[in-house]
Amino acid sequence: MTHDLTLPSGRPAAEGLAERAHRDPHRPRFHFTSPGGWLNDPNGLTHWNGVYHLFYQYNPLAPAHHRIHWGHATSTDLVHWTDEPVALVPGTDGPDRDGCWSGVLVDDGGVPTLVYSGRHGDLELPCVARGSADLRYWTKDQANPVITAPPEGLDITAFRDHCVWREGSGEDAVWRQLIGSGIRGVGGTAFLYESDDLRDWRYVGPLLTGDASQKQGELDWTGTMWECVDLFRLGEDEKAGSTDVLVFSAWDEGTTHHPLYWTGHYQGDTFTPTALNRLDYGGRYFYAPQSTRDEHGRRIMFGWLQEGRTDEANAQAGWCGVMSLPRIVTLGADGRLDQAPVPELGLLRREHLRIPAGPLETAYTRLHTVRGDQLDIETTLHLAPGATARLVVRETPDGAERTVVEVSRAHDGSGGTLRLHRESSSLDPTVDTEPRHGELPLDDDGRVDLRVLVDHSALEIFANGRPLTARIYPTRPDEAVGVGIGADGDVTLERFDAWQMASAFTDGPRPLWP
Ligand code: DQQ
Repeated sequence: MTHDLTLPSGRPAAEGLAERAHRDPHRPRFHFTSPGGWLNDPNGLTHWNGVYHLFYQYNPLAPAHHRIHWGHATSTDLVHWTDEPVALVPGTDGPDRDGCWSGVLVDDGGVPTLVYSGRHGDLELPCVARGSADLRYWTKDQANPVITAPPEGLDITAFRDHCVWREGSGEDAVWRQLIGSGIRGVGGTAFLYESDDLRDWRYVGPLLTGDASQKQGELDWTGTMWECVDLFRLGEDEKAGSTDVLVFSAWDEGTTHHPLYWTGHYQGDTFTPTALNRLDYGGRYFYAPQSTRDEHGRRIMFGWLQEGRTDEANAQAGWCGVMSLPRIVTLGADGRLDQAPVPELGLLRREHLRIPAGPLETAYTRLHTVRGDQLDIETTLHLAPGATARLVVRETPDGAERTVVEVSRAHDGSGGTLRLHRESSSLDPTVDTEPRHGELPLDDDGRVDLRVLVDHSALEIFANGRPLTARIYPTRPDEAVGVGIGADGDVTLERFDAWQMASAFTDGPRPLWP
């Protein structure tokens, strides 16, 4: 993370941030971004009286992670967002003098209430703020921080971020919260606390602890600290039983690694895990997610798409950080999470382009009818054992820059792989072009339902419910609009539909301080 507040020209980065952000060809147009400056984690997600509230980690002064505020936006359809007044500003002194870090929103008997991490020096401690009825204005508690120190007697790596819920009924109801942490030499953890009033908290103990010594460097390494822990129950309306999910982002010594989730059973003061899985194959490009159950009973999740270009490029662009498209999380038949963008995104679909079904016989064909840098592509493919299908997006006419989404089936037919090749996504040697991959579940027919959403530098891929999120920065963004498909081996195209996507924001720079 950067603290660079000055452009190479010597011009202060705060000058014209929103204008520069608006002009940047890499800026997504149907993903939520901050008006300018810095954006990271989604916070305080709620669906309150029919309105979705998205708060987020925000620095309106520079595209740098420094003295973080809480930005705020609202929506009635999860697609079009209205910027609201900045919700939390770091204090001139006091427990959040150096930043209002991540947290959540809960309904305290009708009073919207934020629980967040106030940062003072290098220390983060839990703070509380009460909101006005419209959730626009927030008053911090005089008694902050409401927990004055991490649990005693433990050598911890960090202590921040909150998941808060009401548990039990009637007189037995209590507030419970998890705070992300890690025990040095042991592993990441989530500390469980309990309270009657959201202010006076009793420490219960670690809910679950990882093993930092195992698989270090692997894609499912659980890290030395768990950021942004999020506990929720899926299938709670089903008689067949429910599954509890504990999402966290693996962190180690300042490096943000990747989001993971445990499935298992939360009961009493412990979480008994069944399995550990990767939440998104993009790693740090879908980081610090938070979810909420909306008024329709859907589990809606957002994550932070970090940048893959340099701090200097971010400073010049005037903005950085993208919020993922809202996704619905459900439990798959295999006990893992299925993820899909909310259907409301269909509101932005414009020109519909379709290509005929049939065997995919070429190694590669550029499509002449489908092109663009704001696209929603849905295709269903059938892969024979050993076959590979590829979808190319953001390709320049000479093919020098191109991004390849690849799905393949093992020779024995047993399973598959989803791969994103970014090696040729950009000719700029300073941007991250590392490939990404993950396991693709396949049935006996080798059917792949593939959805690819292209929004300038933001790319979200869903293959049989498994997401892979990333960023791409072609050097000739206006020309990198080509789309193509191809296959090796026996692949049948059942359907291919693509839509041009409209922008979700009205044209023009947005105020940094709405
Ligand atoms: N970002 C926040 C922290 C959290 C981290 C600070 C995750 O609260 O741990 O902006 O990206």
